[in-house]
Amino acid sequence: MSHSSSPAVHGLRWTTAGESHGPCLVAVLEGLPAAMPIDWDAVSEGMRRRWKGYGRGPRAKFEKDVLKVLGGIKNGVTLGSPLALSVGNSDTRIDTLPNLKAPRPGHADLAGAMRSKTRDLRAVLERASARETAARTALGEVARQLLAQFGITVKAETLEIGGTPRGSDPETPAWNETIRAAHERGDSLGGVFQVRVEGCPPGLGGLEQPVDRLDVRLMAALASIPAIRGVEIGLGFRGASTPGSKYHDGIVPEEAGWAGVGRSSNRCGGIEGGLTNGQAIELRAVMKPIPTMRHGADSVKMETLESSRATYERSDVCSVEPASVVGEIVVCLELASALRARLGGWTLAEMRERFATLGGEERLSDWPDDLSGRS
Ligand code: EPS
Repeated sequence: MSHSSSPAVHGLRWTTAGESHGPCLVAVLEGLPAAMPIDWDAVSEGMRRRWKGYGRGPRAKFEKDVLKVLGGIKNGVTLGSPLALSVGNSDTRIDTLPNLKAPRPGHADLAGAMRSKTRDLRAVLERASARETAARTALGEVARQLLAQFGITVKAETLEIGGTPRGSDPETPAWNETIRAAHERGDSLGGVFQVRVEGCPPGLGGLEQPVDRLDVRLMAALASIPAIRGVEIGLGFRGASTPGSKYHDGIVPEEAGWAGVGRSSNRCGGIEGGLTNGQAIELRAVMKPIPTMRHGADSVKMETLESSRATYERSDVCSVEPASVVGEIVVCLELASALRARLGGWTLAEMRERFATLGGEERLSDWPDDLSGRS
């Protein structure tokens, strides 16, 4: 996040490095509580889920995503120091793979070449590749385990592929057929997925600076997945044609609700004023079709400026399903960060103690009528 965020609302920090066909990807996550156990089999299983879905390219068949823990762990639990991981690449030919002759519209190829003023498209695409999301997935699965300690779950669902909406059958043979037909034509497809968070306590996020707002952070997180071109929260764009009287979610007394209140609907998608409100968080993202196509789109040869089809190299036909998995991952990282910031504490046990004091069992009516009453 930028320098204009509030230090108190961003509890975790993460970064990744590495190229699609370099030796490995590297991922670092700072700010985890100490003494948190990590189930590495579950992390690996989450990484395997990223390869799911019909329409992935040949790499899905041989990529092993070998995960190594390099730092931050002692006797199976976190130290509270930076967690450092590596994810091996099974294809490490970065120095010998051929350059692309004609840039692919929609990929970073041309814009990157214009930045470096070279014709070395491989120097651009190797890091622009969605391969980077493998590293974030490793970190996000750890963040998911932190959220699970507090009963918070994050689940994505693909809603639409290439204009075909989700059918009643979750196995979606219709989608497989749509993707198969696109593959035969040498085409590619995008789609829409949803991410839903349940069990989040109210008051996570921030509103003290614009970039502290959790809706801003979650939407930016989804937009950071390659090929995502639009994100909405709750009713999203449909809010434009819905009057306020039918949009806003009524506040009602509810014995079992947080602090004695509940909501009559959830059109705002679980976040108001940049803070979670205790309802489920609902986000949707649209993914454009992958820019690499067998017959290529209109382009020019870098060496001669002659018209040409864009270069084709091994790629996916459709990766909406894996993008939905990465959608879970980026939401897990942002939410775990917000939870960590809200609760503080050094160990996981200290976080739990703080969680128990958030006030769900209390009543709004018991609270002081002025902030000074809390001092
Ligand atoms: C990816 C690995 C890559 C691509 C994909 C993401 O593997 P390779 O290029 O070696 O076949 O399948 O990258 C892109 C979609 C892209 O546009 O670069 C992965 O691990 O997800």
